[in-house]
Amino acid sequence: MERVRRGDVRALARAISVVEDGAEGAAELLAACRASGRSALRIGVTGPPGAGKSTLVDQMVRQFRAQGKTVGVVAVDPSSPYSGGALLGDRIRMAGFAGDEGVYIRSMATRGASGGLAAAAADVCAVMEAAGREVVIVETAGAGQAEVEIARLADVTVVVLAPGMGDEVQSLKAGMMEIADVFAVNKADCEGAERVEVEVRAMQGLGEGWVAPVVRTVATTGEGVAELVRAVERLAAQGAEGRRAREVRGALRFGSLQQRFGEEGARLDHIGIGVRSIAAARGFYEALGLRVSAEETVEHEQVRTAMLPLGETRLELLEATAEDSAIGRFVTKHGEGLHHIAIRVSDVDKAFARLRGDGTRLASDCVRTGAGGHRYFFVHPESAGGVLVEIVGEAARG
Ligand SMILES: Nc1nc2c(ncn2[C@@H]2O[C@H](COP(=O)(O)OP(=O)(O)OP(=O)(O)O)[C@@H](O)[C@H]2O)c(=O)[nH]1
Ligand SMILES: [Mg+2]
Repeated sequence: MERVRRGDVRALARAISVVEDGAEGAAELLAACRASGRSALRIGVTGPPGAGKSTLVDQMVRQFRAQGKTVGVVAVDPSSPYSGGALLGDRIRMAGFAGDEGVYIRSMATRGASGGLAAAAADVCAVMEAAGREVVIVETAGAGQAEVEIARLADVTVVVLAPGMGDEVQSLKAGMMEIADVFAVNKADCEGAERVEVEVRAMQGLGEGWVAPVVRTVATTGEGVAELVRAVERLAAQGAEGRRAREVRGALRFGSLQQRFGEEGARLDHIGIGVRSIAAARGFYEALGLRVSAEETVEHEQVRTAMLPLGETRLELLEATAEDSAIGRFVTKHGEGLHHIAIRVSDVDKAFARLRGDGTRLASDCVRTGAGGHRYFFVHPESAGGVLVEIVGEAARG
C-alpha cells in the first residue's frame, strides 16, 4: 500500500491483480485504497464496437499527458473477456506509451468475483486513484446494464459514434443515448459523419433543456480531440450536482425505464411534492389554473395527499399527519420540496423482480398496496440519479 501511494507503477499493477483475483488481503487493500482520500477525473468512454473508442482514448491520453497529468486506462470488454482480439488490439494501439510511467493501461480480465463487471471496474478505479492517477479513463463497448453502471461511476461519459455502422443513431439503444454527457462523432474524415451528427442532435432535440454537446473527431489524426477534452473538463467542473442533473435529464429524455419495462409504455404518473401544509401550498398552483381533483389520507403512510391533474400527469402535494412519518422526516430534514417522481409501468411485480435482480438499490422490501388498490414500491435515489422514484403498477382489477 505504501508503494501504491507513492505511485510505484509495479506496485499499482500488483495491487490491481490482488484486488481482481480476490487474493489474500484484497479486501484490506481495497479498503485502504478507498480510504486514501484521492480521487481522479473519471471518464467513461463507450459506444458501439469499432467506433474508434480505443483510438480516441489513446488521443485523449496524449492531451492529458501534454497537460502533465498522470493517466490510468481501464479497458473493459464484457462480451469476450478472454478472447484476446479486442484487448490485444487495444494493447497494440496504446503501445505508443511504452516507457511513459505517467500512463498505465490495464485490460480487465475478469468480471470480478462477486459484484460483477461494474463493481470490478470500480475496484480497479479505486486502486488507480489511490496510486495518484489524476485521470482515469474506462472504455467499454455496448449499452448493456454493465455499461450503464460503469457510466455511473464516471464523472463524465463520452459516447463515441461513427458513420458506417448501419442505421446508427436510430437503432442505438436508449441506454447509450441517456448516459451520454458528450457525444464524439468519430471518423469525421469518413462519409456520413455529418448525418450522424444531425441525427444525434435531432434525437436530443426531442426533449427540453440541457443537451449533451456533440464534438466531431478523427481519432486516427487527433483532430477535434482537444475540443473533446475541453468539453469533458467543462462538464467535470460542474461536479456532482451537474452530473445528477444530467442523469435525470437523460433518463427522462430517452425513457430508459420505458425500454426496460416494456412495450406497453412506462409513463410519468405523478410528481410528489412534500409540503408543510397543503392548504398553504395549493394556492400557488390554483393560481396557475390547476385544480385539486382528490384529497385523501393514506393512514399507513401517515400522509395527507392532494392531487392536481396537470396534462397527462399530476402533482401530488404531500403533508405529513405525523412528524415521524416518511414525509414528516423529509420536510424536517430538507424543508419543503420535490419528494419523488412516480413512474407507472404495466407490470409492477416484474419491475420489482427485475430491479432487485440487477442490483438496483430499492427503498421498499416488497410491492405494497396503497390507496385505491394501487401497487407500488420505491427505488432509492442512489440508483436513480439522486431522485426518489416510485414505481406504480396499473390499478388492481376487481
Ligand atoms: N478513418 C478513421 N478510422 C478510424 C478513426 N478512429 C478509429 N479508426 C479506425 O477504426 C478501427 C476501430 O478502432 P478502435 O479504436 O479499435 O475502435 P473501438 O471502438 O475501440 O473498437 P472495440 O474496442 O473493438 O469496440 C481501427 O481500424 C481504427 O484505426 C477515425 O477517426 N477515422
Ligand atoms: Mg477498443
